[in-house]
Amino acid sequence: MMASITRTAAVARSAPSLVRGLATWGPAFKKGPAVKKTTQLKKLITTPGQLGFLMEAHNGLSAKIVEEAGFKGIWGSGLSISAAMGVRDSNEASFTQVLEVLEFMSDNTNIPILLDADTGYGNFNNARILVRKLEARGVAGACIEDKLFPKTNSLLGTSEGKPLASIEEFSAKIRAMKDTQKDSDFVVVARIEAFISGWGLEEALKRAEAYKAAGADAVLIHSKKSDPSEIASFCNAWNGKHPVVIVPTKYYTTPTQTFKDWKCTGVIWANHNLRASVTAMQETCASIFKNENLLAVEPKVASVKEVFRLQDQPELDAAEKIYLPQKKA
Ligand code: SPV
Ligand code: MG
Repeated sequence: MMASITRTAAVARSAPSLVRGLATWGPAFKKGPAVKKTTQLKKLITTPGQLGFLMEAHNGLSAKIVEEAGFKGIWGSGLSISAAMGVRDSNEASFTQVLEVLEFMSDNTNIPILLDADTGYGNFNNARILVRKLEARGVAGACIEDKLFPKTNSLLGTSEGKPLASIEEFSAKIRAMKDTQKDSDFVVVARIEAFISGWGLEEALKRAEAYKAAGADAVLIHSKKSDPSEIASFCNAWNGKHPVVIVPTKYYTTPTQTFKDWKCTGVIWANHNLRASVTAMQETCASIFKNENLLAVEPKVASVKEVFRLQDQPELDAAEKIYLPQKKA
């Protein structure tokens, strides 16, 4: 034991840059980003006059790819996380199963994650427990929606006429979350499903007002229409009164400049990594199945070396030189 400690120290002295590299690796050794992830997220999506972007990820690998692309924040999409698990976006995945995925995503990145926390997985009590668990895992914020548990996906088109959570109950859930957070910059986004359920502008505005008063850091206004009329009507009436986040999956032809003109503060690109990977996997499987060889796909897929790089394999190779007994020459 003694010998190996002495040896480690000796190698460490002879390889200071390696040791510096190790100091920045992985969760256990990380000092953390210079600016807290919570503060980064808050600034990114709640600053008036500024539009921040969140890109969807659904596991540790896609989260890292989002960060490497240059995005400053991640959307932990419920649709994508559940789809990647092979289950429906109807709270079929348990709260702890989702948390486990989030932990991989958070450990693997230095940018903040806003979790799509559906309805908060229950009542105010479940939602406040969630905040505690997310803070412990370095997740910077949670977005909760005013549907009833178990939720259904907003783009399914099956929510028309369905009851929403009462304004009173949902506002109290927001308050419970804000009261629970230890980090004052942890972000709670309140998502309004009034348009999705066919309730209209008046109800959407009433809810936005209530959720702002309850302490939500931003409201998220959602629409399943392929034109932006509902979102435009909300934003024009709201006029930047409090930060607004949008999800233009359906009205994707609307120019991003228009979102700025509407005084939105955040945009979520909600599911495009999941959808891109579905297409890529379907095409790859079809080709290999048909040809019974790899010739057509090999030039189109990431190299194994690239997969190793994304897993940070070089760091482990370097660490082994320090921490594993080395064969004598
Ligand atoms: C998600 O990405 O899971 C969302 C956005 O909640 S939507 O699918 O449009 O409801
Ligand atoms: Mg969702």
